[in-house]
Parts: sequence; structure tokens; C-alpha cells
Amino acid sequence: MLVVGAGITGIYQLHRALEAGFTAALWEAGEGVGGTWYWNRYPGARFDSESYTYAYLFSRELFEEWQWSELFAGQPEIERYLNHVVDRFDLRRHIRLGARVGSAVYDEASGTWSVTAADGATTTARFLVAATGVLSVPYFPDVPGRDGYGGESYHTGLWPSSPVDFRNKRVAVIGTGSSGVQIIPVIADEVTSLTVYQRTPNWCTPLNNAPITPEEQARLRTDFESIKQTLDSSMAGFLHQPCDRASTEDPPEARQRFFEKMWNSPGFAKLISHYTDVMLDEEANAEWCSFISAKVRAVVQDPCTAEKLIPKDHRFAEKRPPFVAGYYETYDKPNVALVDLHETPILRMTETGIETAEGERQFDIVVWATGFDFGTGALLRMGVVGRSGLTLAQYWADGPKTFLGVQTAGFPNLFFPGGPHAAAGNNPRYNGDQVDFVTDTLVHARDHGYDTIEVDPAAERRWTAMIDRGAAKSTFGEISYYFGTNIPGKPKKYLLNSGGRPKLFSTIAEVVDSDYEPFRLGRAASPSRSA
Ligand code: NA7
Repeated sequence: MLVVGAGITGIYQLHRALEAGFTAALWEAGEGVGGTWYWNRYPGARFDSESYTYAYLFSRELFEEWQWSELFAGQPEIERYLNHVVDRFDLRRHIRLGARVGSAVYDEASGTWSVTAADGATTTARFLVAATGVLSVPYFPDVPGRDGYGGESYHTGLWPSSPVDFRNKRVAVIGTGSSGVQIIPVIADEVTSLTVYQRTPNWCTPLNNAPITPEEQARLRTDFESIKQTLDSSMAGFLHQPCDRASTEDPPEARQRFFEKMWNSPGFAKLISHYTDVMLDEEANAEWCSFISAKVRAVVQDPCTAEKLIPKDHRFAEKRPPFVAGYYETYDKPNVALVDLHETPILRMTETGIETAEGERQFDIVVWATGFDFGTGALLRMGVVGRSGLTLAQYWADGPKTFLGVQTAGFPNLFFPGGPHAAAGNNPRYNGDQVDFVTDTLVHARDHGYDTIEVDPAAERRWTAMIDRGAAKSTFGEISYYFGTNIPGKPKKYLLNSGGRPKLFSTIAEVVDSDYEPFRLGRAASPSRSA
């Protein structure tokens, strides 16, 4: 088996493959392991899922020996953790760094994949597992003159490993999604001036981070089994529990008190533990949005800036809501300015800065916090060629078609856990479910003497139709990058699993009960080419 990508999914896949007795290697484009948590090393990058709910749960010993310092750990600690896991489970000797896969071609006679990295290295694998992630291809908008800008330029998702010195620099940040709102408050005090180029404001609410005390750590150790059970069965892979009532069941004053409680709750509790109607009912959502708007107006002293920071074009959770620490407060600092790109769009980059309709501002550093080609970006850049010369790019020209978000017809022995059509929520939990399924499926194939396994197109059609039907009812709107609409020319298709984790679980159970009926298992004509 060749695993591609040493992020949280790929590391786990490698571990499971070796444990199951496969000969396995992992190729990773970066010079270190960690995936998202390797590339996104910008100041302020951190979890917004609770650290111990994002971490691996496959080993009780690992869970007990690793002490997270904070409820929402920062990038350096996360990267340390993932390196620890790699060493702890003796995985490093199977990992090849600096190996960006540029081509993966299926050979029908042998039922194997020939894989080539950008540095020319080649290998052959019977099973190819692309754990290439959903947020791994940074997106740079096509701004005229971008290449001619002569200052320092960084994308949050491609942050350099040597620290960027922001001291005494005039800095621009373009983009105010989860990454932008994390870096902005952290660098504001270091820089001479910070100019934020905002196209769309988001509904930002407090992360409410806190240290994890030794007492809490002791409790976590004791509660491992119940934590694991809750996370393994939860809809979205969090410990937060759903609320027992709708907003209409509380009088107005009680609603305000509840909103205040939500405001002070950690991270995603504001989605999962909120009133049951807040994500679904327009009026309930609008009342919560008014509450947030009042908070923004109370913090941001300049009323004009405050209004610009309040979303007007989408409701709460229509886009992935960011969580913040000191974000709105940043705009009260004298060295921080907000440029509203709806009022004054970027015309071009100059050699020394950014020109909008209001003129040019000069910068030493420009930070692109402009997001990613979500879901399909990495897979479509891997040069994947399946049966009969069909490329994945051709087959997915109108959007991804998958079964369970792990396989696509015409590409035998290729799996992509944690890719498009994965569930929505705390990523490692359902990516881990998919890795477990892929591993069990390959063990089944191997132990029954099969060389090839490929999903039946009918099963793929059913799964993809289910995703598309459910997308219409999703909380996320079509303006969300979950529909691919942030990338010009990309097909507008839902890229998550709109059936959620329960649908993933129930379908996996059906697959196993039916003895893998949705898959075609076969024997290769000349299987010996397998490495
Ligand atoms: P996001 O959430 O996709 O945010 C990208 C930001 O970049 C967003 O504010 C965009 O504005 C902005 N953007 C994109 N293109 C442009 C152009 N052409 N001009 C100006 N601004 C632009 O990416 P993040 O990295 O912040 O977060 C990604 C995920 O990582 C996050 O959801 C978490 O899961 C972790 P727009 O809203 O499109 O108007």
C-alpha cells in the first residue's frame, strides 16, 4: 500500500495498514509530517475543535501520555503531537518526505498503481490511499500584477518554516475567513501598520480557549472510555451535547441569557448546543445574529468599522463560522485599518503594494489568507489515471462522484479517506471512520485472495445522489466553500457528506452485512507486478 499525505488521516492510515500486515509506505510532499498542521504554521494557527477530541483515540496509552496544554492547542503543539505519534508507533521509517505525487497511473493487467513523485522517484503499489486532505491546496486569487509585487508574500496555508519577522513592517492581510481572523490579532501589535482587506465579514464568535489544568487532565484520563464512546457515536464528532429546546420555548429575556451562555461557550458548542431552531429557522438565526452584531458594536469603537465587520449577506453558519480571540478588539488599535473590498475593490498589485479604487497603499509584507481549493483540489492535481486511460479530472469534471467518500468507479484499488463527501464536523473523527473502513475492506479483499476492488457504479450513483439531495437542506449555503464556489470555474457541488456521520455508519454496516456487495472484487491477469 502506498499512502499519500502525512496529515492526521495519512498517519493513521499508515499505522492501520502496518498493523493489518500490509507492506506500506507513505509519501508526503512536505519536509515534515502534520499535513494541515505542517503547512498552516502562521502565527495564531490553532485548533477550534477541543484538542483531545481532535487527537487520535486508537490508543488509550497515547491518549493518557499526551498532555495538551490548552483546550484549543496552537499549531506548534499540534505539530509536536503528530511527530510524537509518528515516532511512538515507529512510522517514520516508512515515510518519505519531499515526495509530491505528480502522477498515479493504474495498470489493468497487474491491478497496480504506478506512482511518480515530482522529484522523479517512482514506485508501484497494489493499493493507493490518497490521504491528501480537503484543505491542502492554497488558493491565490487572480489579482492583476500579483507576480510583480516585490515585497514579501505569504499564503497562510503555505507558511514558511523559518519565522516571518513582522517587526516594523507595513503588513496587509487579504481575507477574513478562519485563517485571516486567527493571524490578524496575533500580529497586530508587532507590526508598524496592519491593513485588512475584507471582502465578506464572517459571524465570528469567541473561541473561549483555556489552559487544561492537571486536575482536568486526570479527569480526561479516567474518562477515556466514555469520551471515546461519545465521540465515536456523535453526529459531528464533538463532545458538545444538543440543546433540549427551541428558541421559541424561552421568553425573550431567557433567550438573551442563553445567547450569552452560547457566546461564552467553547468553539463549536455554539453550533451543536445552540437552540434546536437556530440553524434552521430564519427568525431564530436572525435574533442570534442581532446578538452577535450588538457584541461587535460594543467592542469596535468606530461605528463605521463596526458596521463593515457585521455580515449583511449571509446568516450564521451559512458559511463555516470562524472562532476568535481578541479579533474585533484589534480594530480599535491605532495601527490597524480595515478596507472594505465591496466599497473599494482591489484593482491590482503594484510593485510595492495594493491598489484599490481609493488609491495605492504600500506594504512590506502581504499575507494571503484567501482559502483553499476545498475537497477535490489535491486529488485532481495528483495526475490520477484510472482504467482505460480515464483521468480523475475527466471523470469528476462536473464534481466528485464517490461511494462513502472513499472510492470512485473506474479507479480500482484507489481510496481517498478524508476527501470529498466526507462527513461534516470534527475532521479526524469521520476521517478515522473512513480509514478504518478502507483498512477493513482491503483486509477482506486480501484475505479472500482478490487483487482488485472497485466500487460498483450503481452504488456510487446512489451515494452521490444522496449527497446532492441532502445538500439542498444543508445549513451551509451555496456561497460556502463547501460548494466549491470560492474557486472560479469550479462546479457548484456539495463537497461534504450531507447525510452526516450516521449515514456513513449505516452504509458501512450495510456493506459489511452484504459481504461487500457494492464492490467488485477481482483477480488481476498478471498480479506479479505488485511491489
Ligand atoms: P476561507 O474561509 O475560504 O477564507 C478565505 C478568505 O479569503 C475569505 O474571507 C474570502 O472572502 C477571501 N478572499 C477570497 N478571494 C478573495 C479575493 N479575490 N479578494 C479578496 N478576498 C478574497 O479560508 P481560510 O483559510 O480562512 O479557512 C479555511 C478553513 O481552514 C476554515 O474554514 C477552517 O476549516 C480551517 P469571501 O468570503 O470569499 O468574500
